[in-house]
Amino acid sequence: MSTRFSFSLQATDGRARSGVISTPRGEIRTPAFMPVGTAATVKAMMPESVAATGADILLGNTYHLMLRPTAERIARLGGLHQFMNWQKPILTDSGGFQVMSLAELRKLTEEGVTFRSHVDGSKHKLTPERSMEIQKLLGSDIVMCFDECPALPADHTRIAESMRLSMRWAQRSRDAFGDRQGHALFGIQQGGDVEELRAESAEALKGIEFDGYAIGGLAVGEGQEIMFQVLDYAPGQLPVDKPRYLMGVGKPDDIVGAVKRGVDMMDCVLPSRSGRTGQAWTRRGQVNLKNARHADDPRPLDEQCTCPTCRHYSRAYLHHVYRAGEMISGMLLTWHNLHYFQELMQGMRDAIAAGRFDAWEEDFHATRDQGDI
Ligand code: PRF
Ligand code: ZN
Repeated sequence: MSTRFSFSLQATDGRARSGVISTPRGEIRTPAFMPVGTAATVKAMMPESVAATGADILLGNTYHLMLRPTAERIARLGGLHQFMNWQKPILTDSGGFQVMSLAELRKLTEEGVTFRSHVDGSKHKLTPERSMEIQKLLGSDIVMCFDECPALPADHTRIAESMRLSMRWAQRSRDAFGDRQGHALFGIQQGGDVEELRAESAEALKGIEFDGYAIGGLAVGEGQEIMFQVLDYAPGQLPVDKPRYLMGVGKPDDIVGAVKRGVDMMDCVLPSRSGRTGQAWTRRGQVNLKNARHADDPRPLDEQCTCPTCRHYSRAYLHHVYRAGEMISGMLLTWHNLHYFQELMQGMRDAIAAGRFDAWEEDFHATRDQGDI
Protein backbone atom coordinates (compact mmCIF):
# COMPACT_ATOMS: atom_id res chain seq x y z
CA MET A 1 0.00 0.00 0.00
CA SER A 2 2.85 2.40 -0.74
CA THR A 3 1.69 3.68 -4.13
CA ARG A 4 0.76 7.29 -4.19
CA PHE A 5 -2.01 8.54 -6.39
CA SER A 6 -0.70 9.32 -9.87
CA PHE A 7 -1.86 9.74 -13.46
CA SER A 8 0.15 8.73 -16.48
CA LEU A 9 -1.00 9.70 -19.96
CA GLN A 10 -0.13 6.92 -22.39
CA ALA A 11 -1.50 8.06 -25.74
CA THR A 12 -3.35 10.94 -27.33
CA ASP A 13 -5.25 11.01 -30.60
CA GLY A 14 -6.55 14.46 -31.49
CA ARG A 15 -7.85 15.68 -28.15
CA ALA A 16 -8.76 12.13 -26.98
CA ARG A 17 -6.46 10.68 -24.31
CA SER A 18 -5.77 7.27 -22.82
CA GLY A 19 -3.82 6.61 -19.66
CA VAL A 20 -3.72 4.99 -16.24
CA ILE A 21 -4.52 6.35 -12.79
CA SER A 22 -2.55 4.46 -10.14
CA THR A 23 -3.89 4.18 -6.60
CA PRO A 24 -3.00 1.91 -3.67
CA ARG A 25 -6.20 -0.04 -4.42
CA GLY A 26 -5.39 -0.63 -8.05
CA GLU A 27 -5.14 0.93 -11.47
CA ILE A 28 -7.89 2.77 -13.29
CA ARG A 29 -7.61 2.58 -17.07
CA THR A 30 -8.74 5.78 -18.75
CA PRO A 31 -11.00 6.81 -20.41
CA ALA A 32 -12.88 5.17 -17.52
CA PHE A 33 -16.58 4.64 -16.92
CA MET A 34 -17.56 4.43 -13.25
CA PRO A 35 -20.73 2.49 -12.40
CA VAL A 36 -22.79 4.18 -9.69
CA GLY A 37 -23.03 2.44 -6.32
CA THR A 38 -25.03 5.10 -4.50
CA ALA A 39 -26.19 3.16 -1.43
CA ALA A 40 -23.09 0.92 -1.06
CA THR A 41 -24.30 -1.33 -3.86
CA VAL A 42 -24.47 -1.22 -7.63
CA LYS A 43 -28.13 -2.16 -7.65
CA ALA A 44 -28.89 -5.75 -8.79
CA MET A 45 -25.17 -6.65 -9.07
CA MET A 46 -22.75 -8.58 -6.86
CA PRO A 47 -19.44 -6.65 -6.59
CA GLU A 48 -17.51 -9.49 -8.25
CA SER A 49 -19.90 -9.26 -11.20
CA VAL A 50 -19.34 -5.50 -11.45
CA ALA A 51 -15.60 -6.21 -11.58
CA ALA A 52 -16.21 -8.89 -14.23
CA THR A 53 -17.85 -6.30 -16.50
CA GLY A 54 -14.46 -4.53 -16.54
CA ALA A 55 -15.06 -1.73 -14.04
CA ASP A 56 -11.89 -0.49 -12.30
CA ILE A 57 -13.65 1.98 -9.99
CA LEU A 58 -17.11 2.69 -8.54
CA LEU A 59 -18.82 5.90 -7.53
CA GLY A 60 -20.38 6.24 -4.07
CA ASN A 61 -22.46 9.07 -2.62
CA THR A 62 -21.83 11.15 0.50
CA TYR A 63 -25.46 12.29 0.59
CA HIS A 64 -27.09 8.85 0.66
CA LEU A 65 -24.55 7.18 2.95
CA MET A 66 -24.52 10.02 5.53
CA LEU A 67 -28.29 9.59 5.91
CA ARG A 68 -28.28 5.80 5.85
CA PRO A 69 -26.46 3.91 7.37
CA THR A 70 -24.30 7.00 8.32
CA ALA A 71 -20.60 7.53 7.65
CA GLU A 72 -19.73 6.92 11.30
CA ARG A 73 -21.33 3.47 11.21
CA ILE A 74 -19.51 2.57 7.98
CA ALA A 75 -16.22 3.74 9.53
CA ARG A 76 -16.81 1.56 12.63
CA LEU A 77 -17.45 -1.38 10.29
CA GLY A 78 -14.11 -0.93 8.56
CA GLY A 79 -14.89 1.58 5.81
CA LEU A 80 -16.92 1.49 2.62
CA HIS A 81 -14.68 -0.98 0.72
CA GLN A 82 -14.97 -3.55 3.50
CA PHE A 83 -18.65 -2.80 4.14
CA MET A 84 -19.72 -3.41 0.52
CA ASN A 85 -17.00 -5.95 -0.37
CA TRP A 86 -15.44 -3.87 -3.17
CA GLN A 87 -11.65 -3.72 -2.84
CA LYS A 88 -10.89 -1.63 -5.94
CA PRO A 89 -10.92 2.19 -5.92
CA ILE A 90 -14.02 4.17 -4.97
CA LEU A 91 -14.69 7.80 -5.89
CA THR A 92 -17.26 9.58 -3.73
CA ASP A 93 -19.32 12.58 -4.75
CA SER A 94 -19.45 15.31 -2.14
CA GLY A 95 -23.20 15.59 -1.52
CA GLY A 96 -24.16 19.10 -2.61
CA PHE A 97 -25.44 18.05 -6.02
CA GLN A 98 -27.61 15.28 -4.50
CA VAL A 99 -28.94 17.63 -1.78
CA MET A 100 -30.14 19.96 -4.52
CA SER A 101 -31.85 17.20 -6.50
CA LEU A 102 -33.22 14.98 -3.71
CA ALA A 103 -33.46 16.68 -0.30
CA GLU A 104 -36.30 18.81 1.02
CA LEU A 105 -36.38 22.31 2.63
CA ARG A 106 -32.90 23.14 1.41
CA LYS A 107 -31.23 26.32 2.67
CA LEU A 108 -27.99 27.46 1.08
CA THR A 109 -25.61 29.90 2.81
CA GLU A 110 -21.91 30.79 2.56
CA GLU A 111 -21.31 28.20 5.28
CA GLY A 112 -22.96 25.29 3.46
CA VAL A 113 -26.39 23.78 3.03
CA THR A 114 -29.01 22.60 5.52
CA PHE A 115 -31.75 20.26 4.40
CA ARG A 116 -34.22 17.59 5.40
CA SER A 117 -33.56 13.96 4.48
CA HIS A 118 -35.67 12.49 1.67
CA VAL A 119 -35.60 9.24 3.67
CA ASP A 120 -37.10 10.26 7.03
CA GLY A 121 -37.37 14.07 7.10
CA SER A 122 -34.54 14.45 9.64
CA LYS A 123 -32.52 17.69 9.58
CA HIS A 124 -28.87 17.74 8.39
CA LYS A 125 -26.11 20.13 7.43
CA LEU A 126 -23.36 19.74 4.86
CA THR A 127 -20.39 22.06 4.61
CA PRO A 128 -17.10 21.61 2.76
CA GLU A 129 -15.51 20.56 6.07
CA ARG A 130 -18.25 18.04 6.93
CA SER A 131 -18.24 16.60 3.40
CA MET A 132 -14.44 16.04 3.63
CA GLU A 133 -14.92 14.40 7.04
CA ILE A 134 -17.64 12.05 5.72
CA GLN A 135 -15.63 11.07 2.64
CA LYS A 136 -12.65 10.34 4.92
CA LEU A 137 -14.82 8.19 7.23
CA LEU A 138 -15.99 6.25 4.18
CA GLY A 139 -12.37 5.67 3.14
CA SER A 140 -12.93 7.09 -0.34
CA ASP A 141 -9.93 6.91 -2.69
CA ILE A 142 -10.98 9.90 -4.79
CA VAL A 143 -12.72 12.61 -2.80
CA MET A 144 -14.71 15.34 -4.55
CA CYS A 145 -14.80 18.98 -3.44
CA PHE A 146 -18.05 20.29 -2.03
CA ASP A 147 -19.70 22.43 -4.70
CA GLU A 148 -22.95 23.90 -5.92
CA CYS A 149 -24.35 23.12 -9.34
CA PRO A 150 -27.09 25.32 -10.80
CA ALA A 151 -29.49 23.81 -13.34
CA LEU A 152 -29.33 25.22 -16.87
CA PRO A 153 -30.57 27.42 -18.39
CA ALA A 154 -29.63 30.05 -15.78
CA ASP A 155 -28.69 33.70 -16.12
CA HIS A 156 -25.12 34.97 -16.08
CA THR A 157 -25.30 36.45 -12.57
CA ARG A 158 -26.67 33.27 -11.04
CA ILE A 159 -24.02 31.12 -12.78
CA ALA A 160 -21.19 33.51 -11.80
CA GLU A 161 -22.20 33.83 -8.14
CA SER A 162 -22.72 30.10 -7.77
CA MET A 163 -19.36 29.33 -9.44
CA ARG A 164 -17.53 31.80 -7.14
CA LEU A 165 -19.18 30.21 -4.09
CA SER A 166 -18.04 26.79 -5.35
CA MET A 167 -14.48 28.13 -5.72
CA ARG A 168 -14.49 29.40 -2.11
CA TRP A 169 -15.81 25.98 -1.07
CA ALA A 170 -13.05 24.34 -3.16
CA GLN A 171 -10.41 26.19 -1.10
CA ARG A 172 -12.17 25.16 2.14
CA SER A 173 -12.37 21.55 0.86
CA ARG A 174 -8.63 21.60 0.10
CA ASP A 175 -7.81 23.02 3.56
CA ALA A 176 -10.02 20.46 5.34
CA PHE A 177 -8.76 17.51 3.26
CA GLY A 178 -5.10 18.17 4.09
CA ASP A 179 -2.52 15.77 2.73
CA ARG A 180 -3.54 12.10 2.75
CA GLN A 181 -1.11 9.72 1.06
CA GLY A 182 -2.71 7.51 -1.54
CA HIS A 183 -5.96 9.49 -1.45
CA ALA A 184 -6.82 12.11 -4.05
CA LEU A 185 -8.90 15.29 -3.94
CA PHE A 186 -10.51 16.51 -7.15
CA GLY A 187 -11.63 20.11 -7.76
CA ILE A 188 -14.87 20.73 -9.67
CA GLN A 189 -15.06 23.34 -12.41
CA GLN A 190 -18.37 25.20 -12.64
CA GLY A 191 -19.44 28.14 -14.80
CA GLY A 192 -22.40 26.74 -16.72
CA ASP A 193 -22.26 27.38 -20.45
CA VAL A 194 -20.27 30.64 -20.17
CA GLU A 195 -16.70 30.35 -21.49
CA GLU A 196 -15.20 33.21 -19.39
CA LEU A 197 -16.76 31.80 -16.22
CA ARG A 198 -15.41 28.32 -17.00
CA ALA A 199 -11.97 29.93 -17.52
CA GLU A 200 -12.22 31.86 -14.24
CA SER A 201 -13.22 28.65 -12.44
CA ALA A 202 -10.34 26.68 -14.00
CA GLU A 203 -7.82 29.37 -12.95
CA ALA A 204 -9.16 29.38 -9.37
CA LEU A 205 -8.88 25.57 -9.13
CA LYS A 206 -5.40 25.44 -10.67
CA GLY A 207 -4.28 28.03 -8.10
CA ILE A 208 -5.46 25.77 -5.27
CA GLU A 209 -3.97 22.61 -6.88
CA PHE A 210 -5.80 19.32 -7.03
CA ASP A 211 -4.97 15.73 -7.96
CA GLY A 212 -7.62 15.81 -10.68
CA TYR A 213 -10.23 18.17 -12.07
CA ALA A 214 -13.90 17.51 -12.67
CA ILE A 215 -16.14 19.32 -15.10
CA GLY A 216 -19.37 19.85 -13.15
CA GLY A 217 -22.49 21.74 -14.06
CA LEU A 218 -23.15 19.92 -17.35
CA ALA A 219 -25.89 17.43 -18.27
CA VAL A 220 -28.23 19.55 -16.17
CA GLY A 221 -30.83 20.39 -18.80
CA GLU A 222 -28.78 22.15 -21.51
CA GLY A 223 -28.88 19.34 -24.10
CA GLN A 224 -26.06 17.60 -25.96
CA GLU A 225 -25.31 20.40 -28.42
CA ILE A 226 -24.60 22.97 -25.70
CA MET A 227 -22.77 20.38 -23.58
CA PHE A 228 -20.45 19.61 -26.52
CA GLN A 229 -19.95 23.36 -27.15
CA VAL A 230 -18.71 23.70 -23.55
CA LEU A 231 -16.59 20.56 -23.88
CA ASP A 232 -14.97 22.10 -26.96
CA TYR A 233 -13.09 24.45 -24.58
CA ALA A 234 -13.52 23.31 -20.94
CA PRO A 235 -11.09 20.34 -20.86
CA GLY A 236 -8.38 22.51 -22.46
CA GLN A 237 -8.71 25.03 -19.60
CA LEU A 238 -7.67 22.30 -17.12
CA PRO A 239 -4.14 20.91 -16.54
CA VAL A 240 -3.02 18.49 -19.24
CA ASP A 241 -1.23 16.18 -16.78
CA LYS A 242 -4.15 15.52 -14.41
CA PRO A 243 -7.30 13.40 -14.92
CA ARG A 244 -10.42 15.20 -16.14
CA TYR A 245 -13.75 13.87 -14.92
CA LEU A 246 -17.08 14.77 -16.51
CA MET A 247 -19.69 14.29 -13.77
CA GLY A 248 -22.97 12.47 -14.38
CA VAL A 249 -22.54 11.69 -18.10
CA GLY A 250 -24.11 9.97 -19.91
CA LYS A 251 -25.61 8.12 -22.87
CA PRO A 252 -23.13 6.20 -25.08
CA ASP A 253 -23.00 9.00 -27.68
CA ASP A 254 -22.45 11.61 -24.92
CA ILE A 255 -19.56 9.51 -23.57
CA VAL A 256 -17.96 9.12 -26.99
CA GLY A 257 -18.29 12.88 -27.68
CA ALA A 258 -16.79 13.70 -24.28
CA VAL A 259 -13.80 11.37 -24.76
CA LYS A 260 -13.23 12.86 -28.22
CA ARG A 261 -13.01 16.28 -26.51
CA GLY A 262 -10.44 15.24 -23.88
CA VAL A 263 -12.41 13.78 -20.93
CA ASP A 264 -10.82 10.87 -18.99
CA MET A 265 -13.50 9.74 -16.54
CA MET A 266 -17.29 9.62 -16.39
CA ASP A 267 -20.07 8.18 -14.25
CA CYS A 268 -23.75 7.66 -14.87
CA VAL A 269 -26.68 5.72 -13.41
CA LEU A 270 -27.93 5.05 -16.94
CA PRO A 271 -26.70 1.45 -17.51
CA SER A 272 -27.81 0.28 -14.07
CA ARG A 273 -31.02 2.31 -13.80
CA SER A 274 -32.27 1.50 -17.28
CA GLY A 275 -31.46 -2.17 -16.71
CA ARG A 276 -34.13 -2.17 -14.01
CA THR A 277 -36.74 -0.66 -16.30
CA GLY A 278 -36.37 -3.16 -19.15
CA GLN A 279 -34.01 -1.04 -21.27
CA ALA A 280 -30.88 -2.48 -22.87
CA TRP A 281 -28.04 -0.53 -24.51
CA THR A 282 -26.25 -2.28 -27.36
CA ARG A 283 -23.81 -1.51 -30.21
CA ARG A 284 -26.87 -1.21 -32.43
CA GLY A 285 -28.74 1.16 -30.12
CA GLN A 286 -31.40 0.89 -27.42
CA VAL A 287 -33.66 -2.14 -27.06
CA ASN A 288 -36.83 -2.06 -24.97
CA LEU A 289 -37.42 -5.58 -23.65
CA LYS A 290 -40.94 -4.69 -22.52
CA ASN A 291 -41.99 -4.68 -26.15
CA ALA A 292 -44.22 -7.62 -27.19
CA ARG A 293 -42.18 -8.11 -30.37
CA HIS A 294 -39.55 -9.91 -28.25
CA ALA A 295 -41.98 -12.50 -26.82
CA ASP A 296 -41.07 -15.26 -29.30
CA ASP A 297 -37.57 -14.09 -30.21
CA PRO A 298 -34.94 -16.82 -29.51
CA ARG A 299 -32.00 -14.53 -30.38
CA PRO A 300 -29.78 -12.97 -27.73
CA LEU A 301 -29.93 -9.21 -27.10
CA ASP A 302 -26.76 -8.82 -29.18
CA GLU A 303 -25.22 -11.83 -30.91
CA GLN A 304 -21.76 -10.23 -30.75
CA CYS A 305 -21.88 -9.44 -27.02
CA THR A 306 -19.87 -11.79 -24.77
CA CYS A 307 -21.67 -10.98 -21.50
CA PRO A 308 -23.39 -13.81 -19.55
CA THR A 309 -26.82 -12.40 -20.43
CA CYS A 310 -26.19 -12.56 -24.17
CA ARG A 311 -24.38 -15.91 -23.97
CA HIS A 312 -27.14 -17.74 -22.09
CA TYR A 313 -30.51 -16.01 -22.47
CA SER A 314 -32.90 -15.15 -25.29
CA ARG A 315 -34.79 -11.93 -25.84
CA ALA A 316 -37.93 -14.01 -25.23
CA TYR A 317 -36.68 -14.93 -21.75
CA LEU A 318 -35.65 -11.35 -20.95
CA HIS A 319 -39.09 -10.17 -22.08
CA HIS A 320 -40.81 -12.81 -19.96
CA VAL A 321 -38.91 -12.13 -16.72
CA TYR A 322 -39.39 -8.38 -17.15
CA ARG A 323 -43.15 -8.80 -17.65
CA ALA A 324 -43.35 -11.22 -14.71
CA GLY A 325 -41.55 -8.72 -12.47
CA GLU A 326 -38.82 -11.24 -11.65
CA MET A 327 -35.66 -9.95 -9.93
CA ILE A 328 -33.42 -11.66 -12.48
CA SER A 329 -34.70 -9.21 -15.10
CA GLY A 330 -32.87 -6.27 -13.50
CA MET A 331 -29.84 -8.47 -12.80
CA LEU A 332 -29.42 -9.71 -16.39
CA LEU A 333 -30.06 -6.35 -18.05
CA THR A 334 -27.83 -4.43 -15.64
CA TRP A 335 -25.01 -6.91 -16.25
CA HIS A 336 -25.38 -6.59 -20.02
CA ASN A 337 -25.59 -2.78 -19.88
CA LEU A 338 -22.53 -2.42 -17.65
CA HIS A 339 -20.63 -4.86 -19.89
CA TYR A 340 -21.59 -2.83 -22.96
CA PHE A 341 -20.49 0.48 -21.38
CA GLN A 342 -17.16 -1.05 -20.31
CA GLU A 343 -16.62 -2.55 -23.76
CA LEU A 344 -17.29 0.88 -25.25
CA MET A 345 -14.55 2.34 -23.03
CA GLN A 346 -12.13 -0.48 -23.94
CA GLY A 347 -12.84 0.12 -27.62
CA MET A 348 -11.98 3.81 -27.21
CA ARG A 349 -8.85 3.08 -25.16
CA ASP A 350 -7.61 0.69 -27.86
CA ALA A 351 -8.51 3.11 -30.67
CA ILE A 352 -6.70 6.02 -28.99
CA ALA A 353 -3.62 3.85 -28.37
CA ALA A 354 -3.64 2.83 -32.04
CA GLY A 355 -4.21 6.39 -33.29
CA ARG A 356 -7.47 5.48 -34.99
CA PHE A 357 -10.09 7.19 -32.82
CA ASP A 358 -11.78 8.96 -35.75
CA ALA A 359 -12.29 5.69 -37.67
CA TRP A 360 -13.52 4.02 -34.47
CA GLU A 361 -16.00 6.85 -33.91
CA GLU A 362 -17.28 6.65 -37.47
CA ASP A 363 -17.87 2.92 -37.04
CA PHE A 364 -19.59 3.53 -33.67
CA HIS A 365 -22.13 5.85 -35.32
CA ALA A 366 -22.53 3.70 -38.48
CA THR A 367 -23.28 0.56 -36.42
CA ARG A 368 -25.98 2.44 -34.51
CA ASP A 369 -27.57 3.80 -37.68
CA GLN A 370 -28.34 0.39 -39.20
CA GLY A 371 -31.84 0.46 -37.76
CA ASP A 372 -34.17 -2.42 -36.79
CA ILE A 373 -32.68 -4.03 -33.74
N1 PRF B 1 -21.23 18.51 -9.04
C1 PRF B 1 -21.18 17.43 -8.23
N2 PRF B 1 -21.72 16.25 -8.59
C2 PRF B 1 -22.34 16.17 -9.79
C3 PRF B 1 -22.42 17.26 -10.66
C4 PRF B 1 -21.84 18.50 -10.27
O1 PRF B 1 -21.87 19.51 -10.99
C5 PRF B 1 -23.12 16.80 -11.80
C6 PRF B 1 -23.48 17.57 -13.00
N3 PRF B 1 -23.79 16.76 -14.10
C7 PRF B 1 -23.43 15.45 -11.55
N4 PRF B 1 -22.94 15.08 -10.36
N5 PRF B 1 -20.57 17.52 -7.04
ZN1 ZN C 1 -24.68 -8.73 -23.51
